[in-house]
Amino acid sequence: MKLFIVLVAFASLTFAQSDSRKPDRVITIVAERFTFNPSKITIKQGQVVEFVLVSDDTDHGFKIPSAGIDIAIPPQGQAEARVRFIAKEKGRFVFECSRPCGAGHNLMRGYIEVK
Ligand SMILES: [Cu+2]
Repeated sequence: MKLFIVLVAFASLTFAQSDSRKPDRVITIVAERFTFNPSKITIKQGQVVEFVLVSDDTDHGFKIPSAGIDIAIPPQGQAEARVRFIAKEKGRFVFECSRPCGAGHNLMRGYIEVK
């Protein structure tokens, strides 16, 4: 549990340093076997988006491969993870769970549409 808190703190530091602006949007995503809710997110190009990631069950991960983001989402009730995403380009950015969480793990994904 301590390890997770350290990881979360590290992730938020890393991304906070790269852009200290207030986020334009704060979007909460709930992870549970085997979905993200919401799983389809539309944002505008240039927006600073802060994702608040919480689990409704076990360990999950939030990975946006094309943006170099991959952070742990601690189990339900322990902590939330926060990460920033700045959409510099239009397009579709897939995100996926990056911690093996069971039989449907590989189906656990969604996307961010940047318009
Ligand atoms: Cu998973």
